[in-house]
Order: sequence, then structure tokens, then C-alpha cells
Amino acid sequence: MRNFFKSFKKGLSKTKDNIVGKVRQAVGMAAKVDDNLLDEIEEILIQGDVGVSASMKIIENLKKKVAHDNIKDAEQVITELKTEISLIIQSDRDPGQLNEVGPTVWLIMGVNGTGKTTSVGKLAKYFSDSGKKTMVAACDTFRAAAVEQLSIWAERSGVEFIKAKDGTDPASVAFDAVSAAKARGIDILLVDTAGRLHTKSHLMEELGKIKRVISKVVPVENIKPKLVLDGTTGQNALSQVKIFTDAVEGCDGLIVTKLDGTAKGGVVIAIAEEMSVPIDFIGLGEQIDDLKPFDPQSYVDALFEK
Ligand SMILES: Nc1nc2c(ncn2[C@@H]2O[C@H](COP(=O)(O)OP(=O)(O)O)[C@@H](O)[C@H]2O)c(=O)[nH]1
Ligand SMILES: [Mg+2]
Repeated sequence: MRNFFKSFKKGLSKTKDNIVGKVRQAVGMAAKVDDNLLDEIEEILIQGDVGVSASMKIIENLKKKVAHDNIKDAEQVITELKTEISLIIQSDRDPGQLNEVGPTVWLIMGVNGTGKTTSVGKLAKYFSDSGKKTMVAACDTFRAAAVEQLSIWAERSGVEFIKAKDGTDPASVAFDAVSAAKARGIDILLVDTAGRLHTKSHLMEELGKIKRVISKVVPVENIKPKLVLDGTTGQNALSQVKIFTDAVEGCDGLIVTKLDGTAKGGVVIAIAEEMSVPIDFIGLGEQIDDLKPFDPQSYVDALFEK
């Protein structure tokens, strides 16, 4: 647990400096707790990609609280800010939850370079470490390098690996993989797909086809489409959620990567406020253990730790 929190702290340090660090500075300079200070905090939140909607909600609630409780102590404002952020992102979801009767199939989708293939590799390690029978399928038939990359990750985690031959139809590879997973009593099958621009309709249709084809082998409730978002792209990432959700008729959860590389990790709060799809895992670095189940409490604690 200590190591778990340490990863959050390390991976979110840029965001911490950029958001809570700046709030502390503003609070330290402020002569008193007033609307000026709270507006300044709102500006800091928006700059940190917390999103306009979440930032406004947080500050509105803070203003009410300051007035109602007659808060004069600036330090108290920081405590209340932490509470407001916690309220937005809290969740009792278990991100690694699998269906009782397997295989559960995670269909990993997203635009190019968001971190799909490496996340599949990291998830394979995560699930095999938790004692789950894990299989990985490389359905990125566009990039031979991606298949090679994933086979190395799979080998490192000691999980089963199924790959496409060059130029084969991704849906047929997925079908074979799901059939094999079912036959071998696999708990979790992770399907890596090719990156696609959400503006290219035939590629988006292909995702829908993959889902339809595998639903011939496993019940549809076992198929969990997961969207990988690049956390460094901030608000842009949010617009991808709807399009991918439409393509597969429902996105089950999000994986937000590269939070270690950005000062704008407040995007996690924006997603929680604006999207109906929950965040399941977050990427906090490039090592195999750097993809963590999203724990809202650890996220907030990491940002507000002194
Ligand atoms: N720093 C950092 N880099 C990441 C993270 N996730 C992925 N990457 C990097 O992002 C790049 C693209 O990843 P890849 O999995 O190939 O993306 P794909 O095109 O979506 O399959 C690689 O260099 C990864 O190492 C993360 O959480 N943190
Ligand atoms: Mg890839």
C-alpha cells in the first residue's frame, strides 16, 4: 500500500506543483479569504485542466462554505478545496473487477500513440500478479512492430500471447483469441487494437465489428470496451469519449495514461465531472508497474500532501 501511494505521489508531482502548489502560494499571499482569492483559485484549477465545469462547481461550493461557516483562516480553504475535489471524483468501483464466469474480454481502443499497447502489457502484469489466468491478443494488424512490442511485454509477464498474421482481419484474430481464451479457461483476455483516428469512420466501424464478432463466443456482458486517453492532451481527450462510446455501443471504462508527464493531470477531475464513463486505470510512468488502478483517495491525497 505504501508503494502504491508512492507511485501516485511520484507520478502526479507535476500536477501537484501546478495546481495545489500554486493554490498554496495564492493562499499564502492573500491578506484575507475573499472572492478575489477564490477567483484566483478557480483560475489555477482551469489552467491545470480541471475543466471549466468542475472548476466552477468547486469554487461555487467553496464560496458558499466560506460564507456559511465564516471561514477566515486561509489554510482552511485548502482543506475545503480537497473535500470538494474528493466529492467529484469519489467512487466505490473496483477497477479490476472481472466477470464471475470468464473469460472477461477487455477491448482496448483509442487513437494512435495514447498508450494502448504498453497499457495492455502493464495490465497483463497486473492481472497475472493478482493470480488471474491472463491472455493477450495483438490485433493491431497494421503495425508489425506493435505485435513484436507486445510479445516482449507478454513474455515479461509470463502470460499467454496470441498474435495476428500480417494483413489478417483484426476481427478474425479477435475471434480466434476469444475462442482460445474460452477453451483454456482464461480469466481475462486483453485485446490490443490498432490506433485509429476517431474521425475515420471505417476504422471506427471496424471496432464495432470486432465487438460483434467476439460476442458470438462470449456473452456481451463479458466484453468490456476500454478507451485509452493520453492525459497530456487535456481537454481534447474528453471529446474522444463520445465517439468511441458510439462505435462500440458503450464504453465500460477509461485508462488515462502519461499523467507523470504532465502538469495538467487535473484532467482526471474534469473527466469525473463531465463524463459518465469511469476511470479504471491511470498511467504514472513507463515501467511495467506504472499502470495503477485509479484510486480517487490516493489521487487527492497525493495532490494535497505537504
Ligand atoms: N511517461 C509515460 N509514457 C507512457 C505511458 N503510457 C504510455 N507511454 C508511452 O507512450 C508511447 C506510446 O505508447 P504505445 O503503447 O505504443 O501507444 P499506442 O499507439 O496507443 O499503442 C510509448 O513511448 C510509451 O512508453 C505513461 O503512463 N507514462
Ligand atoms: Mg499500439
